[in-house]
Amino acid sequence: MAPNLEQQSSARYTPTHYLFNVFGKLRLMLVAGLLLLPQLLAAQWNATVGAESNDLGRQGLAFLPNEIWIHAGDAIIWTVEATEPHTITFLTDGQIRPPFNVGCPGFSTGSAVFDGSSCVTSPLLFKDAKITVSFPVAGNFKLVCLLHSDMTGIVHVLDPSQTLPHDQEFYDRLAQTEARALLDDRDTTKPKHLHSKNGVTVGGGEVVATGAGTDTLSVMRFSDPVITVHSGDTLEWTNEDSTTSHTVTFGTEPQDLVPPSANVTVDPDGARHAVLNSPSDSVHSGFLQAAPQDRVGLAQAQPGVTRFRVTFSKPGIYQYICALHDGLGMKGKVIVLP
Ligand SMILES: [Cu+2]
Repeated sequence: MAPNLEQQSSARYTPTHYLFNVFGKLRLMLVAGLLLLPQLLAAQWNATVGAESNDLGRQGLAFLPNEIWIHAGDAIIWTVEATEPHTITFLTDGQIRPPFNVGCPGFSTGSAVFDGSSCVTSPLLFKDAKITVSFPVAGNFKLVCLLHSDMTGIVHVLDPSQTLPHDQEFYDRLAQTEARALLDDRDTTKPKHLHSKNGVTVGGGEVVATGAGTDTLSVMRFSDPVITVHSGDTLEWTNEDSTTSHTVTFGTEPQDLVPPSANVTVDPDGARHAVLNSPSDSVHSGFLQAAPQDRVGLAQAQPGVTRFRVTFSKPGIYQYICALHDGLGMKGKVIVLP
């Protein structure tokens, strides 16, 4: 009698078959493991963006740390730790720097991959927002913020066969040390130039160089938030920050903050000037902004407009703000006595 099918198969299923089967499964697992190995070995690093004082008045415009060494395949999670927004941006070599609101063009949110062949940028990221960028290819990549021109860093992506110089704990300590050094810098507390009696400094800034690029401290405050003058006096505001723009804005904020309002004239030395006749009048300085840094190969920029003058013809209490940073507490008051 012919053996039934069950007997046939059990007759074939010898211990040798069993071992083959086990090894086959092991081999499959090994192949799968090898395929997954890069993902298993890929590290996730943490870095922070921006730092601020408790009163929000001192803003560290910086990648903290601003230099980091990782392996190809690793990812870095950047978390914004300041109220002032920032972008995390990798442009390609030779790419013209785009405006922050255009992106490079467009934006990545949540996660992105940068291998140097096409740009990656986040939109403006506000406090506690994150972006994860993975780096599949070795290379040295410059990191910038599209909103703040002197805020740069470098990510060194090494082949996985190379040894990394630092661990996450080192970068955490470095980030804290760099943030404290920026925020504790007191050089910006005093105006850097001697201004006339009726002068107010509109924020101050310092650019700090590191091996990987530059960090900036910007003080988002008017040096004399309350100042007293007499009617007929002219008060002069000066932006002493090379990176950050500010405005001096009385009354209603215009939609477009870049140009001055129509009631602003230009003095012979290029400073903007307005006359206010009543605390209910509106006037807007437009962006007070230093000229950008010069660099070989770039067109010469015009001198920046860093000064705004207001002549107060009538007594009263005149409130004003920096329309860009009033949310950080950048506000002032002019008391005009008869
Ligand atoms: Cu401001």
